[in-house]
Amino acid sequence: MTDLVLSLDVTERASALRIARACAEDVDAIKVGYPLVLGAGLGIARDLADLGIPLIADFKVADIPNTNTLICDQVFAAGFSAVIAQAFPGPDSVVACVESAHTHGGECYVVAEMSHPGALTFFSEGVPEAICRLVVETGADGIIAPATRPARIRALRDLIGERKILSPGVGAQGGDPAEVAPLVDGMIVGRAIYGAADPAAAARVYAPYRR
Ligand code: 3DU
Repeated sequence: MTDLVLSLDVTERASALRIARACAEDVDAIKVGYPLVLGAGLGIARDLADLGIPLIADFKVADIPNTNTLICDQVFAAGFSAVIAQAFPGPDSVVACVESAHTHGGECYVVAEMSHPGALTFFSEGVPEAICRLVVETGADGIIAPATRPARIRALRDLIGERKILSPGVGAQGGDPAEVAPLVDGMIVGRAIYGAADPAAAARVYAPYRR
């Protein structure tokens, strides 16, 4: 029903490679963000990409267009196949990320609504809906939507057409994979897998939901 995206939020290279190798058969992509890149260096991306698993850069890129281009060009040169951007800097900033992604044969996802409780302070009152319209206008490949609020995923799905939804919040944040998997294109799971004594076994828990 959905891809399983491992959010590899460990901070040491050795742990990252051990977990990624152990889970390689049981996940469809790996999401890497600041914790791992700041802890292990950007070179970790090439090490992980060499395992043959698509890599998503969760840097929530949010700057002026020129800086976004510089950041995204580095992301794709490092071996990532997708980047996650924030929408709030505006359409030109998102376009910069989309153009860099597509120039490199990659994808750009935009955060439409976050999964934690405090997200509702600013991701409310039509803002996620406006972000979805921006995603369509800018040609971005999809959105990030909260597994902790399946009703919101359904509402946002109606606004983005064929574009994809990647959804964090399953597992440690309480999202239910049985409810979320049919709604999304990728289910993002971090602590429930990398924090388990046996990460591969923990990843296989999600096997019934994978397409
Ligand atoms: O809660 P987990 O340990 O399964 O990790 C979720 C990951 O997804 C983590 O890297 C977090 O930074 C990211 N994320 C969200 O949790 C919620 C969002 O709205 C966007 C990204």
